[in-house]
Parts: sequence; structure tokens; C-alpha cells
Amino acid sequence: NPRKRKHASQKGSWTSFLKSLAGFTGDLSAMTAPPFILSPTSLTEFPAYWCERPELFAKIADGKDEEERTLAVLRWFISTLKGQYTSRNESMGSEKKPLNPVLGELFYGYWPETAERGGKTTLVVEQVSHHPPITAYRIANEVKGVILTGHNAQKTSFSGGSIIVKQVGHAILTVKLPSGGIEEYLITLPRLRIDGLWYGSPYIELTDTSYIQSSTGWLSQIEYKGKGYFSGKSHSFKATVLPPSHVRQSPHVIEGTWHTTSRDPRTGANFHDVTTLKEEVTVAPIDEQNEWESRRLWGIVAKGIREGDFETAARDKSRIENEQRQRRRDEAAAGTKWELKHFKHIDNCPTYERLGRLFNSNPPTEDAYVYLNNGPHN
Ligand code: CLR
Repeated sequence: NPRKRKHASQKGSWTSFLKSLAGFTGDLSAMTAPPFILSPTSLTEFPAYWCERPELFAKIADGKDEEERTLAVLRWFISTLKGQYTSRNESMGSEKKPLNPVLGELFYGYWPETAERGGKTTLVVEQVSHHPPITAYRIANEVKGVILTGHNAQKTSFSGGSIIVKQVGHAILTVKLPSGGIEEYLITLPRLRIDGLWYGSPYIELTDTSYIQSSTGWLSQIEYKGKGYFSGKSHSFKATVLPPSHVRQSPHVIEGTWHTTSRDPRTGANFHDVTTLKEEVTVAPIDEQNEWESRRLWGIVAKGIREGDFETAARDKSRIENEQRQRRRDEAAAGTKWELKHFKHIDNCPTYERLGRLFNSNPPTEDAYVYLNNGPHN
């Protein structure tokens, strides 16, 4: 039974980890967890999940009108959820604790051009804050004119035996139209519940509602439910696509499970289908990466975790963390501040405020990281 702990010897450390979680609020990523729950992947790699189906991303630009593009954005968004929230269970047997990125950590990658995609899709990720951890990213298919920019952080708490993760941050998708116009979509993020802790095999369920608000007025409202609701299945969602007030049309409702398929009642066909193959991001070989790039930076730690050599992993993790602390002390002594490389922080995101007003977003404003257009053109 994969849902059971593999080694009785790990029981003690897991139980004390669970005890330390009770009553916990704050930055979970900084907490020490038992070795068997550690993942060799840094959180800076996670934004790649947004594009593991690059043709769905590219196809947004092919929508003939506002409604078609709204549905294409929704289809792409729903199709990213399986990778974002269930892929660690598939590849490692359960959800794991990712490596906590250092300030300035980078992750670069791309998805190659194909006829279907019409262009290469590039990814630039930068860890823009360490306390609290904040990751900023930008994904672009310049040929198609589809660009996603966002950042994310998490607020975690413990309740009813589960970890509750509120995602802080948002993403903005811009689409350049052939007419020269630009459409924008504000994407908010679902809430997570990490269940299965008691059994030592954590997994994610999504809860509450997230929104995709288009500058054209179209709004997708996505409700998430686990076992026992809607269809009774886990990973269920119900998306309601609402036309702007000037369009006389009833809402379009799409239901299904985000890790498999959903149905479009208007056509009777699948709305989305992620039972097909995804495409992982292409990354430069480690020896060609610079020392701030995630897989090079964490290379020894990741190898240790993969091979069960936790002593080596812990030693190199301490080295990295000590170097970071020293860097911060040096900056404080010199009166300087760490400079971000690819993003500029702004306090209130004008696009978030403008589009958020249309559906009464909560909160009404959020900060943002503006891309500086200086990524490697890989
Ligand atoms: C990061 C942003 C991605 C979606 C995503 C998926 C999984 C989340 C991760 C985000 C943030 C960190 C996270 C992780 C699952 C577990 C991990 C909440 C939101 C925490 C820090 C580790 C918990 C430790 C238990 C597994 C014991 O787009």
C-alpha cells in the first residue's frame, strides 16, 4: 500500500514533525522535516507547471473572439492543475517538501518551437524574496503574443489535521491580438489543503474558488471540491463562465475533475483532457548553468536526497544557508541591498486593481513584480 509509511524507523520523526505542525502558522518552508518527505526540487522550478502543455498556451491567441479566448484561457489554466498539484504524488509517491529557494535563485528554461505552437516558449524565474519566500516568473511565446507574468507566496496554517495553504500572489496573462489590441486576464490562485498527513503520505486537494477576469469583461469562476461534493469525486471543479453585462447570454458551466477530463455541455465533447502526455521544460545542462541557477546551486543537496545520503544533503544545505546569512550580514554592514535581476517590485499592481474591481477581488490590491525584459533568450 503506497499510502503507508515505508520504514517504521521514520515513524518517530514524522510524529514529532506532525506535533510541531499543530498550532503552527507562518512560513512552513523554513521548518525542518524528516528526510523521507524531502523533495530534491526547489520551488523556483514550480512555475514551469504553467506551461507543460505549450500548445494550449499558444492556442489562446487563436481564439476568434472574446468568448473563445476566455474559454481557451480557462482550458489552459485547468490543464495546468494536474501538474501543479498531483505530479509529486505521481513521481515520488506523495507530496513532498520542496527545497526552500535562496534570494536571487534563478531558473531558466524553454519549450522548443513546433508547427503547432508557432514559436518557442521561454521561462524566467527568480526568487525575489527569502523571508517570506516569494517566487516571480515570466513565461512567453513571443511569436504568438501570449505572455504570463506572476509571483507567488504562501500563508500556511494547520487545521483539523490538515495543512491549509492560502496562495498569495496572482498571475497576469496578456494576449496581443492581430488587430494590435491587447487583452489581459487576471488569474487568482486556489486554496490548498494538504491531507493524508497522519498516514505519512501527504497529498493536495484544492478548495474554495479562484477567478480569471478578462479585461473584456468575461469572468471565469472556478469552484474546487474534493470527495463527497459535486460529482462525489476528489479533484472536482465547476467552472462558471460569465459574459460581461452587454452580452445577452446565459453562463456556460463546465464540470469535471481537473486531473483527468471535464465536459462541455454545449458541445457534449471534452472541455479539457490531461490524460495525454505533458512536456517538461528544457533546461541547460548543469555544467553550463551559472551558480545562481537552481539545479546547479542545489546540485549536491538534490543528489544526496535522491540517493538517500541525507548527511551529505544536510551538510551542503547548511553551507548554502550559511553563505546566505553571511551575504545578508555583509550587505547590512555595507548598507547595501540585494538587487533583483529580472524583476522590479511595485507596491500596488494597477492591472490587479483594475480587473480585480470587476469581481470584487479579495484583497482589493496586491503588489507585483514587473519583468525587466532581460532574460536569457534561450
Ligand atoms: C507553489 C506554487 C505552484 C503550486 C504549488 C504546488 C504545491 C505547493 C507549492 C505551490 C508551495 C509549497 C507547498 C507545495 C505543497 C507542499 C509545500 C505548499 C503552492 C509545503 C511548503 C511543504 C509541506 C510539507 C508537507 C508535505 C509535510 O504554482
